Amino acid sequence: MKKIWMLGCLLMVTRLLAAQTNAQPLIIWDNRPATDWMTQAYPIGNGSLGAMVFGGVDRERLQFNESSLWTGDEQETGAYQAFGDIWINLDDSATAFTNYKRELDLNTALAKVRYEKTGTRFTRTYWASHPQQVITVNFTASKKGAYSGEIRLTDMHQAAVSAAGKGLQVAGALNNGLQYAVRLQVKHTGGSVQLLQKDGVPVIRINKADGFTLLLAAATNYSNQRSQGWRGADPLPVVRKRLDDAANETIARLQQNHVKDYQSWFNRAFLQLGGVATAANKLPTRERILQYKAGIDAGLETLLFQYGRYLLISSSRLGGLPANLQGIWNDSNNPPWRSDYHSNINIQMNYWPALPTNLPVMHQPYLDYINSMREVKKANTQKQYPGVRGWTVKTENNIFGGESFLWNTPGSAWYAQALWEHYAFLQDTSYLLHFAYPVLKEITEFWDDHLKRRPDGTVVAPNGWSPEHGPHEDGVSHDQQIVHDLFTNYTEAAAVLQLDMAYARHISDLKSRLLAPKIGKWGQLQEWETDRDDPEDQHRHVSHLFGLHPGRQFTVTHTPELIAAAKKSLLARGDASTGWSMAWKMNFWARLQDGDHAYKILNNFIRLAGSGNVNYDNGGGVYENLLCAHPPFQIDGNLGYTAGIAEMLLQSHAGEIQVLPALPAAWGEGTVKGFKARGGFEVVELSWKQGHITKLVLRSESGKLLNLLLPDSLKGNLPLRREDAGYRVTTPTRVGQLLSWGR
Ligand code: FUC
Repeated sequence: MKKIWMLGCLLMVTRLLAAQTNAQPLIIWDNRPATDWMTQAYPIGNGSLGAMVFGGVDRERLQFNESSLWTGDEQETGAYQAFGDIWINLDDSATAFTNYKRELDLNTALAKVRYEKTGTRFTRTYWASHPQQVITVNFTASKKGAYSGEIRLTDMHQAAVSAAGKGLQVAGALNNGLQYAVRLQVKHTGGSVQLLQKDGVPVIRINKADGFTLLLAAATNYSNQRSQGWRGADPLPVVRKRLDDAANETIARLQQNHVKDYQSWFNRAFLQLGGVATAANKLPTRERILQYKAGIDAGLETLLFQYGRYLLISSSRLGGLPANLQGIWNDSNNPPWRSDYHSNINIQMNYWPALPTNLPVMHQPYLDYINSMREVKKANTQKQYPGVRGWTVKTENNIFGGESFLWNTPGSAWYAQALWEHYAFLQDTSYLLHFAYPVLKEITEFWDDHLKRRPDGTVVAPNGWSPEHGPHEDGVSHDQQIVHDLFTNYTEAAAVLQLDMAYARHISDLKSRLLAPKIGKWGQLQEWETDRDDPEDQHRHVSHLFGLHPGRQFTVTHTPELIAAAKKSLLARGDASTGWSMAWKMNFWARLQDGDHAYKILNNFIRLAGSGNVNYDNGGGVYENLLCAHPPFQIDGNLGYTAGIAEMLLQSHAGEIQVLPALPAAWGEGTVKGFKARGGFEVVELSWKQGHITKLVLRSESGKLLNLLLPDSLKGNLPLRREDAGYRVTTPTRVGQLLSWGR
C-alpha cells in the first residue's frame, strides 16, 4: 500500500520538475561582514544540514546545525541544539581589505563573499548541498599562494575534537543518548595542508595554498521510524561516507549538482510585481529596508516572497524533519521557545506557502512528522483523556513525541488540515487513501469522543483556550472552527474515497450541530460563546478568525455576514503587530479580498527591526538578513508572508479559483507563473497591467472540472459568463490541458 503512494510521490516529483525561469536578480547583500548571528548572518541549508555564514575577512565563522540534534524524549520536550562552529583564521589580518561584498543569491542558493587585498581578489562561495549532504565552502584567489591560516572545529556540547585523515572530527552523545557526529575535511590546490596540535586540540594548517575547499558533513542517529524507538544507525560511518563521496567529485561538479537540484524546486514559481526590478537593488539590503517605500520598491517585496520559498526549500526536504520555529538555524542550546514545534499557529504557518507556491515536496516532511507522532501522541492523549480514540497534542512539541505547556486540543485537528490540503492541491487519490485518510479518521474519532453534547442539542469543544488569552471554557470559537474544518475535510475525504459512508454521515450530522459562529454586540465575530470581546484588545493571536484563514468556513462568496463580522474583529485588533501575527493578518485581509489593506500590513512587515531579544513592544519586522523578527527571529513570519502574497494573487478555498482576488492598487502590473490552485490546476501564466488581466493560462493537472471566477474589474477582453460575483467559467478539463484567455 505504502509503496503505491511512494511511487505516486516519485511520479509527482518528476512531473513537477518542469522549471520556470527566474530572470530577475534575487540577491540579499551587504557591504560588511556579519557580526551578529540572528540579524546579519546569512542562512544556507539543505533541509537538515544548515549554517549561518558570517563572512569575516580574516576571522570567518560558519555556525552549523543538523535538524535532529535534540535533547528530550517521548515525555520531556527538551530543546533543539546548536551543533558547532567552523572557525577560519587567515594569517594576513594586518592588511586592509577593500571592495567587500557578502551576498546570498536566491536564484542559485549560493552565498558569496568577495573582497580585495593589495590587488588580489578573493572569493568564497558557500552552499549546503542536498544531493551530496555536505556543506561546501570554496576559497579562491586571483594570485597563487594567497591563502595561509588555520581552521578549527568546535562542538557546542564540548565533545573532544580529534584528527581524522586530513580533517577534523567530533563524535559525541547528548544526555538523552542521541549520538551525533561531524567531520570536516579540506581539499586544496597549491601550497600545503597539515594537521597540527594547538593547545592540545587538532587544527588544520594551510600554507600558501592557491585555494581550498572545506567540506562538512554532520548527522545524528535519530530516525523517525517509530519501530526503531527513534534510534537509528551510528552516524559516524554515514558522515564519513558522505565526505568521501563529496571529496571524490570536482568542486565545479559539486556546485553544479547543488544549483541544479535547488533550482528544480525554486524555479517552479515566478513572481514579478510592479514592473522591472528597481534601482534599489544597488543598495545593501539593510539600507534598502530603511529606504523602503510602499509602491516604489516592489523588488524588495518580491525578494522577501522568494526568500520564504528559499527558506522552506533549505529547511524542509523529503525524508527529513519539518522546519521548526527557526527552520533549522539555531546558535544556542537554550533557544527561545526551545526552537520547537508550536502547534497553536507556528508549525502550521511554516507550511502555508508550500502548496500554493508549488513546493509540494517540501510539504511532505510536515506530513511525515504528523504521521510519525501518532503512536506516542495516542499514548499521551490516553493519559489525559482516558477512553478516547485517536489523539491530540500539547502546544510545545519535540521530534520524539514529547510535549509540554498546555493541552492544545485543536492542535491535531489543525494538523489534519495539512493532510487534506495536500490532496486538495494535488488530487492524488492514492496518497489520500493510503497516507492521509487513516490519520484524518483517527483525529476525527478523537473529536467525536471528546466533544461535549449539550442538553440543548449543540455540540462544543470542552474546556478550550483561545490562544493565548481569555478564560478557559467550553465552545471557544477557535476550537469550534478548527473542529468544523476537520469535519469538513474528513467528510470530503470519505466522499472522494467512497469509504466509511455511515461514519461520514454521523460526522456530518455532528458538524451541523457544532455551536455556530456568533456575531456580537459591536458587530464583531465573537471570540467566545459569551459576548465579551473587548474592542480595545490588540492581542497578537487572532485565533477566532481561523474560519477565514487558514480555514474555509467564512468566505466572501458564501457567508457575507460572517465576513463582515470577521472584518470588524480584525480592524479592532489593529494592524501593528509582531512577526507571524502580521503575516497572518496579510492572509486574513487577502481572504477578505481587501488587497490594499493586505498591502498595508505587508508594508508594516518590511520594517528594519533592531533587537534580537524577545520584546514585542516595538512590534515585528525583518532584520538586515531579511529573517523575520517576531522578535526574536522566527521563521513562521517569513513563510507566512510568502503565503500572504500568494493568497493576494490567487485563491481556491471556496470551491472556485479566483484570480487576483486581493490585488492592491500598488501592484498595477505584474506576472505570476507556477502558482497552484486546489482542484489540481497550475497557473502557467497570469499577467496584468493597470489592474486588468492581459493573459491567463491555466494547466489542468488533474482533469477535474474547472470553476473559475474573475472579478468585474478584471474582465478585460476575456470571453466569460456574467454573474453577480463576477465572470465565471465552468468547464470540464483533460489532464495536461491548457486553458487560456487574453492576448
Ligand atoms: C506562541 C506565540 C508566541 C511565540 C511562540 C513561539 O505561543 O504566542 O508569540 O510565537 O508561540
